[in-house]
Amino acid sequence: MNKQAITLLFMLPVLTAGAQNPIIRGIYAADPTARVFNDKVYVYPSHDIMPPEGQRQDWFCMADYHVFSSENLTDWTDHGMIISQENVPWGNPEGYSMWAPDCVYKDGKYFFYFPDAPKEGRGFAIGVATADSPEGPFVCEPEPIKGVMGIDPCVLVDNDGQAYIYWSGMGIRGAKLKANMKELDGELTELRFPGNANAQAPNMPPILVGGQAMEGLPEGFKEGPFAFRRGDWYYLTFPWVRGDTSNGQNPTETLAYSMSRSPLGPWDFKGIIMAEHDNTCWTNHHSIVEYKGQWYIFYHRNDYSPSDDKRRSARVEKIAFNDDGTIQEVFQTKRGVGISQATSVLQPDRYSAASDDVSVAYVDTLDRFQGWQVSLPKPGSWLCYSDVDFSGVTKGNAMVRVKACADAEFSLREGSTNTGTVIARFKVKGGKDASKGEWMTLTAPLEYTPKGVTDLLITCELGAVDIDWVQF
Ligand code: FUB
Repeated sequence: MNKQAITLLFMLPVLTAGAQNPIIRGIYAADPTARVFNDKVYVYPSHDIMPPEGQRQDWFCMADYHVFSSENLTDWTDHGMIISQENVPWGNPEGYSMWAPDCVYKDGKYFFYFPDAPKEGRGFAIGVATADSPEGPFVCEPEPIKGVMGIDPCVLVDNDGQAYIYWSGMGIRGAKLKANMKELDGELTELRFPGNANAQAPNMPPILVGGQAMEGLPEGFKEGPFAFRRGDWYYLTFPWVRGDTSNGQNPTETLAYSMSRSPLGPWDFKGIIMAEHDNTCWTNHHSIVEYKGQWYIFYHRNDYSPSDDKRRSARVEKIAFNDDGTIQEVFQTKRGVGISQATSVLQPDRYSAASDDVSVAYVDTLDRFQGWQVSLPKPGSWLCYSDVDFSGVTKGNAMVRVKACADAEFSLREGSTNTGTVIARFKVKGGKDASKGEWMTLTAPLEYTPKGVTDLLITCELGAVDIDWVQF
């Protein structure tokens, strides 16, 4: 076997990220494609890194892919690197262009589709790597898929076994795949470059393009297609810039969708799934998947990198459909989804509801992967963290990591509004016991232990307090 064609698993660190949104911490994980394999959710993101010297510093920079999995959508295991730019036989080993990927299962094999910069020529090609397990090892095909020039591949395997590939390049295109999943099924046509592109690369061979442009999509920039089937409806969903700088609208990406009765359209545009980010993060990129009877949307945002929107992190929310198949608009939350175990480290900054005065800040602005703290600034401030499972609690106390500059009192309660049965009460004393603005861990006895899954409420009764985490 060609050594170069073997995708090496350089390391297999298994670490869990017990967080809500963002779901993956420790590395940047953008463009999350979620798939259900073997009763688990696997996420195949692209992996943003800080550009090394010599690379454009304000642009995307990706040198490899990792895969993550979870059974509860709360704890994510990193299965390590599955493909690196040095191991793609046709790729530029210093291209740093491993943009949004996809992975699907067919006939006993896992097919991983990924964009990369080719060794020869310009732009992006899309390659395939195969494996016997969703975690790899993946073996790259020696050549990219002929006729696919672009980024953001998505593959839909229909109920009859026919697979379709969609990608972004000169709009959004789609095509049938052959049964081998590695070639387009259909004619390729020669692409003529407008302007002087051929003059810049006079020896470039003619470029062949396959598939067809997807019809019925709205005007405006579109990329990142994600196609799926639900019942008899096909959905083509995509990041879409509806804004127009000239009339003051937000010119960044929404997530939008179209529906059709046929996998390659024509499509009927239906509108927005998720509005633009409320910050300056230009991209969004998503996938939609059903897991244990609930549909979820995975997307990204620059949570750990607020002043650089090319380092992004994956998030997840629940998504719902109307009776006519249309999709209900989804709002971004820090809480995300999944039941949190009371015995794990809970991050109340990912609250599901809070009084208006509650605010969130990084614990350490020099190491943003440490996450956030939440501030309850005055008596009456409160927040609710939904869906905590208390069934595993055996200890008779609760722990919190807090800081306060003066006397403060706060309670952990059961419920979702600013009243609720007290579980534990905490006091930060003034004088020599005060944390004086330094983090400290406090313990308090449980006055009451909730049963099963319920909401956790934190209320401030005296002074002001910053909270990093809570654990029972
Ligand atoms: O991550 C690089 C590119 O940004 C993706 O391929 C696009 O979809 C956008 O998210």
